[in-house]
Amino acid sequence: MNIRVIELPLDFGANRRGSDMGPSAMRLAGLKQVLTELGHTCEESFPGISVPAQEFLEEGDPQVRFLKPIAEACTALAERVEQAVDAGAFPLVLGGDHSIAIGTLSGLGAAYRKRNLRWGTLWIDAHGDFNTPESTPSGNIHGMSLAIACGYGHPDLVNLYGKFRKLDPANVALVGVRDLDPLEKVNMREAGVTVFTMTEVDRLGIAETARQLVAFFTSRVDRLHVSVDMDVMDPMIAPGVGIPLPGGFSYREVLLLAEELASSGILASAELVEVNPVLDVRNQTARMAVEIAGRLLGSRVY
Ligand code: EXY
Ligand code: MN
Ligand code: MN
Ligand code: MN
Repeated sequence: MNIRVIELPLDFGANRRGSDMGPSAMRLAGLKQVLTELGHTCEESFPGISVPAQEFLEEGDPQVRFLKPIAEACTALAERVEQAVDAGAFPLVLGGDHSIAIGTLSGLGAAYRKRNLRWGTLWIDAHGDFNTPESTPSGNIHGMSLAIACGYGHPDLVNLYGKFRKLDPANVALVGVRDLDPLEKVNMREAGVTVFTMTEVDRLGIAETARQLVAFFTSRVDRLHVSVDMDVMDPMIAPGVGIPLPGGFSYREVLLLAEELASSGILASAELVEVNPVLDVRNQTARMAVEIAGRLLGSRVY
């Protein structure tokens, strides 16, 4: 398969700086080698998206911090994602904090809308990322990105790259969730997204959780996007994230889930976000992200 790697080194949608170094940390962890060893061609989307440093930016509305530069960068990302789908490539987006998903999901929404294809997203994350400017406790856009793609939030972001709802919340499932804000929960229930918290994962076990997730998507959509926020992992395995939270996925759980998603036959794009090497001198988190990418793209032990 032709994989088009698209990097967006943006970290001012988050509470902590440093995930702008995520793409280079994942390249350093051997992403290209893993993908080419699987027999894929792997090309870089060129030219890269240039992102100003937060120090030179106006924060703007504290309820939607750095709205303008995030909207600009995500528009550039959306274009590249749509171009990758149009070229028949597999878009693999590297972040950057999770606000970049506004660009990824907008580009996919545009690409699939013109093809009349039904598509869904699996949001693998400790968080819901379903806040709005009214409900957010922080004003950080990385906590709003999934809500925005489903049509809830600041109009400049909801209407980014086209005045239409990019993603149907009925075709959205989250897994690994263990930290939701009170009003965010209300938003998610009203939108009708499907949630597998870590409690459900513990009750069902990861194999049954993965089976139910694959069945959920194969019964609804033609194309699946997987958005992996590395803070879904237990911080013992992946400490280099903006908001490390105990009780996350083990190394084996996430790799089994990735392998099951690969075998669904509908996986058409993926993104890996919130890798923050500042907090991770051994680059463990980036190496974990690269292993996940490998399993999503077909690597198997035997
Ligand atoms: N729910 C909190 C907020 O909205 O500020 C924390 C969000 C963390 C978002 C990270 C990307 O997953
Ligand atoms: Mn997230
Ligand atoms: Mn998260
Ligand atoms: Mn974060």
